[in-house]
Amino acid sequence: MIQNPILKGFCPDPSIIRAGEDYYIATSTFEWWPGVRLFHSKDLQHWEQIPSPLRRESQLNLVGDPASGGVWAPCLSYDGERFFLLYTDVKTKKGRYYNTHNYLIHTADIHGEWSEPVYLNSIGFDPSLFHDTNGKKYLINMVNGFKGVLAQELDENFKPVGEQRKIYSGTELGYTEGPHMYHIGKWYYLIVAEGGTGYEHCVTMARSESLWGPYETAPNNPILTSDQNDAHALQKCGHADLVETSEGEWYMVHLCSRPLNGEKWCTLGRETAIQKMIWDQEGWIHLKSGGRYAGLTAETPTGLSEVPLEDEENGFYDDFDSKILHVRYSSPRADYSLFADCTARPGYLRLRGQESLNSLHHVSLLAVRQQRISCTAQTELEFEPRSPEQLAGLCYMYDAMNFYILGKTVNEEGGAILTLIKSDDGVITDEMEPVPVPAAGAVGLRVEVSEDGTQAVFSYHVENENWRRAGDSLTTKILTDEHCRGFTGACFGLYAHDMMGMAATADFEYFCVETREGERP
Ligand code: 6LW
Repeated sequence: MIQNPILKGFCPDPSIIRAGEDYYIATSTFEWWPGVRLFHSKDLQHWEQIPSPLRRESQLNLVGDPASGGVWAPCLSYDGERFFLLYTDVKTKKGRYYNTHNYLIHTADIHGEWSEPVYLNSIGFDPSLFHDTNGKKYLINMVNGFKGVLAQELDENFKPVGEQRKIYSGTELGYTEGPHMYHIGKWYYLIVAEGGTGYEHCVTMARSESLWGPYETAPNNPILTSDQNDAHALQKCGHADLVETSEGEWYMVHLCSRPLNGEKWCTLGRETAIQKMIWDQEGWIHLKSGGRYAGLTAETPTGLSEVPLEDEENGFYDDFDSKILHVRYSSPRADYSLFADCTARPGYLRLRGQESLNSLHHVSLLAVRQQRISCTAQTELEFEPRSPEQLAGLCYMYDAMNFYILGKTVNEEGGAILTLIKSDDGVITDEMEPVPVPAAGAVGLRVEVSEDGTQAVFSYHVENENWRRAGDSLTTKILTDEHCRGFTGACFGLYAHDMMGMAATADFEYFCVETREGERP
């Protein structure tokens, strides 16, 4: 059986393709650089992250983008020769007007470099590319304000041409978004997400004999939704995409969430799960397991041998011995190579301090997403600050307004101290009395997330002393989608700021995130 979620922690809006014997999923990254996470699998069960497609500033500039703006809902597709990726860069998402710029990039080698972007339009978010069986390509476009789904042909340079027609208005479930089109047999099938990307989220299917409609909604609609009464089930299920295996079986990947302890709080943000599907005699698709609720497990595909890849779930350890930073790292808005370096001091990561974490511009934070409800992140820091405006340490954070930092700085008298701060919706408070530490030498920094995921305890150690607890147990509620009204998920990160603009550097000897056994699911 395949255990869900298949992509754990901050991996929403999955788009899946098969290219020969290989399967790929793209997920949203929002304000995090590089843009779009890509995963590769041979068996739909084991997934390995591969380099992101948006790694050049000419393709994506997120500086100044709001939290949970930036890259929304990528659409990955393959026409037998080239891979295509459509994505939105969301510049504003508060207030009445959303500014959502849609682009297309392509490549012949999904593991290599991608093209410069082709600008498509700014009509809505979640653009998707449909390759019809006659070789034509169409842009399938939701309209801002949830005003339905448009289709428009693309020319040979992938520019929209010709008539733009509204083909579907959605159902009474509302918030129609995330469209994906398939031409299977005589039918054009359209899948959309509806209900809004929260606890009412679901997957709607409709079909027509013509791309241009009229579309009839599936009689069993929605084809996937969530059971809000079962605290252990996957919640917020929606935003889906279909794939056919090389053996002719069908699977659907979809967004889901795992709230903590039956509460409606998700530190892991929205994640990706997979379900086996079957077609009925009337030509509608259903969950193979029956009903409309997502399974915590899915039947393994017939005929695909298991190919375990690098196992994401056994935690993460980086000794910074490699000169190239691990594919799992992300940084807020700007490329981490602008401030993070593993060559200056071999065996260490050196961060050059810039603006503070609440900035939407140039922040020196190298992060990995939280993938398990319960885990421990740990590092060792060497940093010799000269001013209270300089700080470096370990972060457990959600976005620019919501985070914890255990870090080293100096007090007004110039004495080195450790400080633990909380930012809750931008309000910063001290969470412990400053702890004097030696001006030079290494300090260990750690954060442990409780078994139920609701509490975090920071600790530190200096020289050969034992670990000591820093402050009280802290709530993780401030690092959830619900509290932050966000779309991402909690992350652990190594951080440095120098608000004097002197680019003070901090060295980290290692960074690890250990996960606990036996966590559900
Ligand atoms: C995404 C939309 C959605 O673009 O949430 O769940 C938005 N669905 O389709 C952000 O992830």
